[in-house]
Amino acid sequence: MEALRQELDDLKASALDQIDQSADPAQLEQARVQYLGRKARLTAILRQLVALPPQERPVIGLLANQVKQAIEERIAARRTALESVPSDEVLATDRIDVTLPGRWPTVGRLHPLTQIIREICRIFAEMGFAVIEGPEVEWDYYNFEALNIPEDHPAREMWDTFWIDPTSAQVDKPMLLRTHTSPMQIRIMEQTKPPIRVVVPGKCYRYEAVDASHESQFHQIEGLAVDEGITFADLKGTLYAFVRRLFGDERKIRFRCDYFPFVEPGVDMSIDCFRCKGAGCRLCKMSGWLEILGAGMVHPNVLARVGYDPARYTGFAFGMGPARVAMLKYGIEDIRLFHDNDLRFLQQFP
Ligand code: FA5
Repeated sequence: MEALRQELDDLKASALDQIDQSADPAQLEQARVQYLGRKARLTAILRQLVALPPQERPVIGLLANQVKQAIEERIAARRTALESVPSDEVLATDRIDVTLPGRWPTVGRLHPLTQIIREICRIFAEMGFAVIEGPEVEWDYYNFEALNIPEDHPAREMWDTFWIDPTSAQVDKPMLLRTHTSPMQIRIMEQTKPPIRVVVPGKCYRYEAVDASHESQFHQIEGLAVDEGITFADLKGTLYAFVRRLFGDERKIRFRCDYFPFVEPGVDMSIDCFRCKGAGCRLCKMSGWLEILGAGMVHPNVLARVGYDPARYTGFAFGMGPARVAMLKYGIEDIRLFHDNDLRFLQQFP
């Protein structure tokens, strides 16, 4: 009996040792078969208990079952441990260095033109202007005719036009890609009654050579205010307030006569060059002034065209190129940079 007891102790010790040493599930299974399988020594001892003398049977039986249970528990624990450890193969291919600093995901940002358009519209919105948009494919009527630019008017040459092929578009009136946002003046006045205060951002198209300050597709922001008693002083005051919000309080402004068929009088507006403070530099082409928009008092013919009484209502309108404004604000020398999609350029506008 003493010998059997010793054998069971040795069996237990070597089984637990082998289980602990098994490096993968296959080795563990091998140990299980060896110590608990049909041909295992422990199985034989348990099977032959009946052959033992009656006084030894319960003692050896208890001991043999305790050994069996201890081996089973150790196998289960080892299996759980082995399953939670990735295999060498996984470790080799799926290596993660948790000490490396994390990689920041690239976060997109708004295009600088979108930013400046929103900034300009926000300034006017705070002054009580509504922001609306309109169609880029336009009738000749809105783009020219109703704006006091009849078919034979020389001012049409100011806006080289992309015409829509009437046959393929199946239209019986001349259609075009709008050359400016001014047609929205007519559309808005047709649909509403004064008082009107709106700004209209949007894309425009001109059939012209692309260079450092011209593109064939570009943005404009139109402004329109119509009511009783609106004067040129309102136009100046509004544009002064806008320029100072955008470019700073110390900016000087200059209005000069200009010609647009749909305003009378017409002006262009410049600001003093903030780079050279008016002394003359490359940015302002040595003039000390930077032109940013065209404007004027809405022509009586235009008011009459939409059914407003020009004796009762007056209004002002302006149109600016936001790319030009952004170029001035940030000292950008070539308008084409906006659409080159060079991240080094775009990332400068957070
Ligand atoms: C006009 O288009 C008038 N509709 C503006 C206006 C509105 C006058 C209301 C009076 C009353 P002009 O052609 O100057 O005007 O264009 C206005 C601005 O659009 C320019 O100052 C410029 O900033 C921008 N612009 C014109 N052509 C291009 C172009 N090819 N590429 C980029 N910007 C342009």
